[in-house]
Amino acid sequence: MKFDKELFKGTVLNNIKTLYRRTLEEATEQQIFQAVSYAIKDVVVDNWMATQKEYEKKDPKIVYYMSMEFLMGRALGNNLINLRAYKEVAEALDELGVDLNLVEDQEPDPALGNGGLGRLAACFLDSLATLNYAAYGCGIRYRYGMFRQEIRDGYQVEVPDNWLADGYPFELRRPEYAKEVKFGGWVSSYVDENGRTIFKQEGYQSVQAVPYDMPIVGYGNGIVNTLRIWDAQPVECFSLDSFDKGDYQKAVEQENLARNIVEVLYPNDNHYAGKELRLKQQYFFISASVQEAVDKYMRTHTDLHKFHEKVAFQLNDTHPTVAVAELMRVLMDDHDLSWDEAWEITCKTCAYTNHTIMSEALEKWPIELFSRLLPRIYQIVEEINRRFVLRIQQMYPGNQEKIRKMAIIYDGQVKMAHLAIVGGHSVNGVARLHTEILEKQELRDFYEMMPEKFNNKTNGITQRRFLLHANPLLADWVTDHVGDEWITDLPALSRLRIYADDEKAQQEFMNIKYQNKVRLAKYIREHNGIEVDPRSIFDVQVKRLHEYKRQLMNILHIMYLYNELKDHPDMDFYPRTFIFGAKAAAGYRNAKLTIKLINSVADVINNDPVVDGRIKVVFIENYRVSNAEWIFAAADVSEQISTASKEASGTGNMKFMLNGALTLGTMDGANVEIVEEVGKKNAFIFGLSAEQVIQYENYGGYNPMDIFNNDQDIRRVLMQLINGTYSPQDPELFRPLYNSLLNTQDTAKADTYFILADFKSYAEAQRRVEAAYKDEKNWAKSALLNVACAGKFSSDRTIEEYERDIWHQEKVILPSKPELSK
Ligand code: OX2
Repeated sequence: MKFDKELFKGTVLNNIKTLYRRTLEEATEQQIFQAVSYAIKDVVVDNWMATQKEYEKKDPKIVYYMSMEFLMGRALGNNLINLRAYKEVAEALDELGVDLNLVEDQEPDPALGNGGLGRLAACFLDSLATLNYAAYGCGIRYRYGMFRQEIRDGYQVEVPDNWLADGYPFELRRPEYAKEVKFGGWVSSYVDENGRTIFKQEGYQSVQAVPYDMPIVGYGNGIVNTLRIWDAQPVECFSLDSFDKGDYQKAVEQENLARNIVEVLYPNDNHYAGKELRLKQQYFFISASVQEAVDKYMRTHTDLHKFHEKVAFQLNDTHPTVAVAELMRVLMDDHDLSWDEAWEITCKTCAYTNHTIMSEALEKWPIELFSRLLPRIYQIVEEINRRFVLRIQQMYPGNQEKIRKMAIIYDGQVKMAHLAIVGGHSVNGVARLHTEILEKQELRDFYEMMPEKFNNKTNGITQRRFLLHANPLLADWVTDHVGDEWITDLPALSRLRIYADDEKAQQEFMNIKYQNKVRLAKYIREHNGIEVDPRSIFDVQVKRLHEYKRQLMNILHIMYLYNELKDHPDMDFYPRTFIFGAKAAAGYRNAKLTIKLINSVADVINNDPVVDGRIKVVFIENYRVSNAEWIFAAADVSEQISTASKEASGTGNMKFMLNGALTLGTMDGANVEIVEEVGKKNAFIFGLSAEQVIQYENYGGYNPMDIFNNDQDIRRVLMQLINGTYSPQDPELFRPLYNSLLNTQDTAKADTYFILADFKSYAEAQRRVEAAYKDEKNWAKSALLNVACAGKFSSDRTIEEYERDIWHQEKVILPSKPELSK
């Protein structure tokens, strides 16, 4: 069906009328956003119903992507892109005197995730729908998502993110699918007339889980899948006139439980805090999702033994791992299957993705907490563990060491990763290097015992959001040169290679980069009050703030460059704009102090007449999906400088590459594969290898004091952390950062992320960056080749690999052409 512009305009005006009793002229920008969104939702819902009807008819296998986090970002622009209606709608609105960009800017960023892990989940949903696979994302409808970051006096301040304040137009409440979730109490058992033991949870508290559905629009294929996020409500269990004190107490408690459980996303990335409420959140959304998956299956099937033929659960890290035990519980307690039957189905249904080897991220729940909160689930985990330990003993008779290292329950703790590995049929890492480290180091014992479960799935990103929507100038240019197949087939970008040496193409390409830099410079002027030169090199590090990601090394290097400029004011120096964006977990002291350091250094350097604008340092406040799109489009240099072996994959690295930035990075995570695709000549690689880092770690670390003593540039920079150069009012302010590098009492704890070890090599790579940028044509060529070679890093490729190796779904093609697309 063709887009009917007049009809669309009429719908928008009518929506403004019926929603707000206003005319377009009287409406606020937020009201216009709502009216436009409802007009689009109208179309989306038609496609949504058609998709679900076709799914009912064809009965395809369904993937449930279980994740505590979905970092969706704004939906309006993305939906228009995937409906292939963006330009038409922009035109229609323009005729009404409305700017689509401003309308998009009214949407809150749904930020129900921390960083890479949550954004990966969002990219996967986009690809699943685009590739015609039936899928649900299952998660939590947090009242407050990732906090909004404000910078006050250089410090991060966390402000609640009330994303639902104005009502979110793209969600749909589905009370008909509500589920009860039980916590606490005890388990009683009895033997029934058939001789079976029946288990009953008693004395529990429960909450009502109510789903909200969000449409996930596939690109140009009419498919609309569902992100199902669960809200909590108190169960109605007592009458207000009850004088029973126990009932009243319980009712109040249940109400509090319901209120608290979905209140807020824990703002920790790559870090396990062990909070009771977090475990409640995990079981809450998993129990509801698993119950609904089984109910849905049973609505159209009779034989649960074939459940895994129609259902796959993908566990996004260990956070949803109680799904293993919950599925066992539902199959046995609610559907009378035996242990062995339930176990076979469970193992064939579940699969686990590991996203990190950082030990502080490993989830290990104290038995006391776990069994008190989830008594029946704990019983089941105990039995899974008992049987697994028997298997270990059979395979390695007399080897206590193996049991100590591999048991699911050990030392008073429930180890979620072990449960996920044992209770599923697949374990995957998220980049080749990461999977190798899992197999050879972190999960070595499991790999030895069950090598057939292990596989790699290198991460990817959706080009629909991160090129087509984020960078319309480049997207159009690419389409003009090689056609638009890349939108659903990213490797088609390789056709751009023939333009790499074409001077006209190079110039056009760099001109687009320049315009995107102007767009970002304007944003920086408006938000930071800093004037940056779009002709300078835009050198960008945007990602969560974490010590292993080494933002500290970046800013220390800037301090070093500043020293050089002060010593040699007339030196040859190509102007550079260093751009940072990062949120720190609210309780992560060194991370927050690093933000303060970046801002303090920025203050000094940006205002020093000797520097004369040759270095600018900018910290972009509240880094999130919406401003990320502008930042990637404008970057020349992509800083991917984690300590080798620590960044499982990284996905920002791919977004930069796709937008023509050159990677400055270590051989870590997916950087390895990026360099493999684009060639070492078109990237700047430095630092210790993963193998070297692991060697050092296994043999007691290294001594950063040696470097401190022998290198005066480094010594000078480090002394500036504690002599008040950047904090004259409080010279001790940055002492904890200094200590993290040189903690003299305990050398094993000093510089655990090898910043000093890699510093010189990093500085040298930075010199290569400068030299390369001066050679304009060669830089243009390299940048263009980065785009041309980004084909591998589409989440479409990743999803097809999950399909081939793990999920084995069939595609569903809709019979009729979708609405609003050509
Ligand atoms: C992140 C990893 O740190 C990052 O390297 C990876 O690209 C991303 O997940 C997606 O796979 N929490 N966040 C991550 O791991 C954990 C745990």
